[in-house]
Amino acid sequence: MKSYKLTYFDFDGGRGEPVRIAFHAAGIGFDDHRISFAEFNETRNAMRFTCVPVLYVEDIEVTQSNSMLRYVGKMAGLYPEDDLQALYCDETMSAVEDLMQQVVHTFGLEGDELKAAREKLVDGWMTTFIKGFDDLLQRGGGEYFADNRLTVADIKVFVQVRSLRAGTLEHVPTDLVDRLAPALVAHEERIARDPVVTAYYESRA
Ligand SMILES: N[C@@H](CCC(=O)N[C@@H](CS)C(=O)NCC(=O)O)C(=O)O
Repeated sequence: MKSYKLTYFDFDGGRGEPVRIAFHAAGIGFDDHRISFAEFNETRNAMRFTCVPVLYVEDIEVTQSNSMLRYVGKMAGLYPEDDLQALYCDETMSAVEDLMQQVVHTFGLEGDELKAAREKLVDGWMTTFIKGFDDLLQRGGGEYFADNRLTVADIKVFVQVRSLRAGTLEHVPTDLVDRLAPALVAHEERIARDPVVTAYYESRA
């Protein structure tokens, strides 16, 4: 068995959390290396792309959260074997990344500038992506994004929708997803109840 260490921020969201859930689902122990923002700033220049998450497989540094999620997801049985379903799964995960990139553009802004940027984001990219995720969910049959079962795509979207509905982004209404895509809310609640996900959070309690 290889040794794994996942370096990411110390919160239950973002790009690192789906990988942690997938590791737990796979029954693979890993060093859950949680760092503060201050530690990140001190150490980021030593990271290949100066970003987290970073996964160390033995002592090999690997970046890119979706690649990690596919790798661990395969070991957990949470990645489709069928090529078309794998394509649907990948499309969904890539779309989450694209949305996150749009959100990142508003980080570091303050006051009126932040408010204006977030309002523009809500009416623009966020609306586009939330409706797009709804569309992808319907294509998957309405309950899951691919393979008619839980995959890493569901876990990735679940983490983001939960975070949006929890109000982690200032000036983004907590009922935005509820208003635009009730099916995505039902999906978030379904995935939160999934034994794979509940087992992970019970292990953290
Ligand atoms: N494509 C990369 C993006 C990684 C990334 O942007 N990570 C964020 C944290 S979620 C980061 O390190 N941001 C620091 C910064 O951009 O200054 C991935 O999917 O892992």
